[in-house]
Order: sequence, then structure tokens, then C-alpha cells
Amino acid sequence: MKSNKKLLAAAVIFLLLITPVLVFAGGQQEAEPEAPMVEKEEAPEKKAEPFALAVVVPGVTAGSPLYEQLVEGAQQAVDKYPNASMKVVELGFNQAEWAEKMTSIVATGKYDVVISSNPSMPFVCMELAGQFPDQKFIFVDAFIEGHPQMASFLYNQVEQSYMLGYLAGLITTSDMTGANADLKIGIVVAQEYPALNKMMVPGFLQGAQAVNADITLDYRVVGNWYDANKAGELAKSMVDAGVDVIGVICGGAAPGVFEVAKERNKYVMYWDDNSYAKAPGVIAGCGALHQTKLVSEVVEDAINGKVKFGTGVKLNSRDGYIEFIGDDPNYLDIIPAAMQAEHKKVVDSIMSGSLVLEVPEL
Ligand code: RBF
Repeated sequence: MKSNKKLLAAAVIFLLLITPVLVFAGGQQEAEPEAPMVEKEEAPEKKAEPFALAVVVPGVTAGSPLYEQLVEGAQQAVDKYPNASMKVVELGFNQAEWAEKMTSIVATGKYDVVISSNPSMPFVCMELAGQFPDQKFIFVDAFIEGHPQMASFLYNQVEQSYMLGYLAGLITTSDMTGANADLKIGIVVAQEYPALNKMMVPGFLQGAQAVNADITLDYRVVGNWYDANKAGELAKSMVDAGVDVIGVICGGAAPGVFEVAKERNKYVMYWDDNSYAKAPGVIAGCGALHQTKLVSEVVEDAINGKVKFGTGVKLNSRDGYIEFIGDDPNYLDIIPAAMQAEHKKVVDSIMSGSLVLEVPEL
């Protein structure tokens, strides 16, 4: 009997010890069939509230890389969400009408978020934001901080411009076809604004002067973002004055500069995207801002209610939104290999953060 009792006690202890193991193992086995439950829990996301986005292009989309990317990036995000929709509105080239046109878009009350791109847009929208306190705005290629209805993202344009300026400096001091003995580079801009005057023009010149401190910059203003004839006239007079490399920040007016550079065997530096194919043999350097990626990410965040309004974010090349396009066949064709290597060293030093180029106060 005694030994039977002992046996029973041992069996009970054994069972007590093993029970949690069995329960745990059983629980694990049951985990699989539970999986569909998890999917059901996620279902409300599919029945989410409708989200309407206004994509406002301050100008005309075609011919302006950052505007093309704005529309493309927004479309990419909206396509992922059945509850999201977007409408693209172009404000045209008459800037005096922008605030009024923007007001009529917002006044419809149809849009959860308005997204737009260029450094002037937060200020164009400032007054109407006060009139429509529920309207949210996202601005890319712009900076505003501390406004509860606005979120913004600014690129470090000093970096992009320095990379292009350094290449312009290498070309103007070289014996490449069309490069002369004058230490003169040029830039054709559409209009003046703080981001241009404080980041792009100084960054371009600083990059060139890192090659040779005696390089000077011939600076010309078209007066609008579309007049290719005027841009061409300016380019001619620059070439006559000894300029052999011309930077272009003039949107739809840039082809006027391409024409002249082609006729006169000169070179063009291009901001914002890979545009070598727009003038092969003439566009010798392209910077790129990855605005499609930025817009697609931030619109997705907006759809999911994750945008932090009130913030202004500064993006640099380490964040993955700015680069120099050094692997395009057109670039590899025009620029001699030794020059490519020299340029790459500087680009790499910016990309790695060993050469720090700060964004100034705008
Ligand atoms: N860039 C363009 O490519 N096309 C434009 O029509 C255009 N319009 C602009 C209007 C204003 C008022 C400002 C401040 C900038 C504009 N930009 C335009 C320039 C753009 O924001 C950016 O600075 C340059 O493309 C260089 O990255």
C-alpha cells in the first residue's frame, strides 16, 4: 500500500510538472488556426474613412522635374489605398493669382490635405490657413516650422549645388572641347528667392571655387519659369563673355540654354533629376532630389494619420534624398575618367558626411 501511495504521489507530481509543458505546447499548436483572426482585426483599415488629397502644382507640371515628381509620388501612395483619392491642380505661371486659386481649392472643403512644392508656398498659404483652421498642408521643397496646420520638408540644396559647382569648376579649368582659358562659369535662374540666393547660388560657386579660388560666376535672371527664348539670349551673351559651363535653375525655360550650349560647344549643369537625355553631350552633370520617394512616403503617412503637423524637416544626402547622378552613360561619355574620379571623391565626401555643408537660415 505504502509503495502504491508513493507511486501515486510520484505520478501526481510528474503530472503537475508536465502540465504547463503540455498546455504551452498545445497553445503553440493552436496559434496557427488563430491567424485568420488577426486578419479580421486588421479589416477596419480597408473600410477606412475616405481620404482626399489636393496636389497643387505652383506652375505647370511638364518640364519642371520637382513638379513631375510631386504628382508621381502622390499617385504612387494614393494607388496603394482604395480609400484615398487625389486631384491635381496647376496654378499656372501668374504668381499673383496663386493665393486666390489656392483659396478656391481649400474653400471647397473637399480635401483632407493639400500638398504642394516650392519654397514660397507656405507663405502663399499663410493667410488662407488662418481663414480655414481645419485645413492641413504639406509642403515639400519648402521650410516652415511651428505652424499647427503645416508640415514641411526642405532639401539641403547647398549639397546638391556644391556637387554641380565642383564639376563646373573641373570643366572650366580643363582642356575639354569648348572649355576656354577664362575662369568663368555661369548660372541662368528663373527668379530670385531665399533658397536660391542663400543655398543654390552660393553652393554652386563654393563648389567651383574649391577647384580654383579665382573662378567667377556670371549670374543671370530670366524673370519667369517658361521663356526659353529669353534664357537662350542670356546664355548667348554669357558664352560671348567667356562662360563655358552654365547651371540652369529655370524650369521650362532651360531648353533655350541647351540649344545655345549645343551650338557653341559648351556644357550645362542641371538640378533636380536625371535629365542627361534632354540634351545628350551638352548636359554634363545632373544633381537629383528624390522627391517622388519623399512625396510617396509623406502622402502615405497622411493617409494613415501619421504626419506631424507643426514640424519642418531638413533633409540632406545622408537621408537618401539628394545625390549626384554619376552613372549615366551620357555623363560617362562626356566627362574624362580622371575627372570623374576627382569629382566622385568630393561627392563621396558629401554623401558620407565628412564634408559638411550646412543649411543656412532662410
Ligand atoms: N522650379 C521649376 O522647375 N519650375 C517652376 O515652375 C518653379 N517655380 C517656382 C516658383 C517659385 C515662386 C519658387 C520659389 C520656386 C520655383 N521653382 C520652380 C524652383 C524649385 O522650387 C527649386 O528651387 C528648383 O527646382 C531647384 O531645386
